[in-house]
Amino acid sequence: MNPIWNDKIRQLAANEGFNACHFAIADTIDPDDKLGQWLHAGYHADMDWMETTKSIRQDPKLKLPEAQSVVVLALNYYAEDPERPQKSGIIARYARGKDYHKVIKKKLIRIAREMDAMHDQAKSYVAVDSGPVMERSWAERSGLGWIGKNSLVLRQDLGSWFFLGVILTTLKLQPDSPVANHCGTCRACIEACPTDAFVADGVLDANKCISYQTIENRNSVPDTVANNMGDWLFGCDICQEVCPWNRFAKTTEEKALLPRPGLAFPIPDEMLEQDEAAFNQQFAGTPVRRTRHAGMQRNARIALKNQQKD
Ligand code: B12
Ligand code: SF4
Ligand code: SF4
Repeated sequence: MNPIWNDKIRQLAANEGFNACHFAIADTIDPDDKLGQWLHAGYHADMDWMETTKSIRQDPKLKLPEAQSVVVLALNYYAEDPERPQKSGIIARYARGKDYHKVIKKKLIRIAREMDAMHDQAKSYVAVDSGPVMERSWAERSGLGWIGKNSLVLRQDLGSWFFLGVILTTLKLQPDSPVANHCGTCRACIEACPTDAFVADGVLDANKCISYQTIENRNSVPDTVANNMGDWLFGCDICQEVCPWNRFAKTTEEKALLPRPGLAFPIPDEMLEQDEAAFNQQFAGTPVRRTRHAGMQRNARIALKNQQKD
């Protein structure tokens, strides 16, 4: 165990613009098999990749056999809303700028390279979102934040508008302790969800979640969700907008994540006129590309129908 390494890594993280950097021992995570219960209940909908990578998600040593520690990092992505045009749809905040997978992965790789140089034969593995790592559980274990009733990780200084990134490493680092949960008796997120997607505090059924339906689902959206989806064209932020811890959010200092002009509030009518090439061009390099042209057409049709009801 070398506390000097912790200090150096914290400094590297700060130099890359991360807002928080915490450490945990690379034991198995999820001892109660909550992920298994979640999958067994079918709450992952058709995200089969969650099932096929279950064991690796729960045990970092299956990814990096000599892993000793886990470094968990947070990067704020909040930015104020630009002016919202009438009859517009909404793109979730996290997707209005450059794709965070690319932005964060580059930062993680640079930090990991420096970490690998700290000791002979040190090795690392970096992950942001798409890697088989239970990022929120590591954030909780490392004391980076607590898991709220909306199932997201929160911090007193940042609220929940931040991405997580993780580095598994063979370096033995001093672990941090978990922090208290500050949700208290609040249930604002559970009550605000328009599709009742929370089956219990902190447990989400993706089948009912607007975020899953508008981003991951390649088929039609069930009426129970579509009729309650409002104007959301990509993702959903309702269970974060209502969170009292997000009242004091500050704009990110990471320029690449700031909203691109015209990306926050597209007009569903205009989206419907867009051919595939125009869609690819407007959303090039942003997370919105994930839903593809067909997904955006479907989402825009639903948003338009919901607007006509109002
Ligand atoms: C699959 C996935 C989704 C799915 C399913 C979401 C879900 N709640 O599981 C869908 C597509 C719906 C989704 C939506 C969103 N996502 Co997402 N998603 C993921 C992904 C890839 C895996 C999450 C996972 O493992 N789910 C399975 C469940 C079982 O895991 P878990 O909740 O982590 O489970 C542990 C804890 O919750 C805890 N637990 C379980 N029950 C309970 C109950 C209580 C009371 C408590 C305290 C704890 C607790 O125990 C579990 C095991 O240890 C992660 C990235 C990653 N690799 O981890 C991003 C990630 C969680 N997503 C993220 C984001 C930003 C979003 C959205 C906000 C995007 C948007 N605006 O539309 C929404 C938010 C919806 C929501 N309220 O969760 C961020 C969250 C950052 C943060 N601050 O927490 C992540 C970490 C990506 C990243 N690298 O930044 N996502
Ligand atoms: S992202 Fe939207 S639909 Fe999904 S749980 Fe949160 S409020 Fe509900
Ligand atoms: S809205 Fe309330 S219950 Fe939900 S995450 Fe925020 S503090 Fe916790």
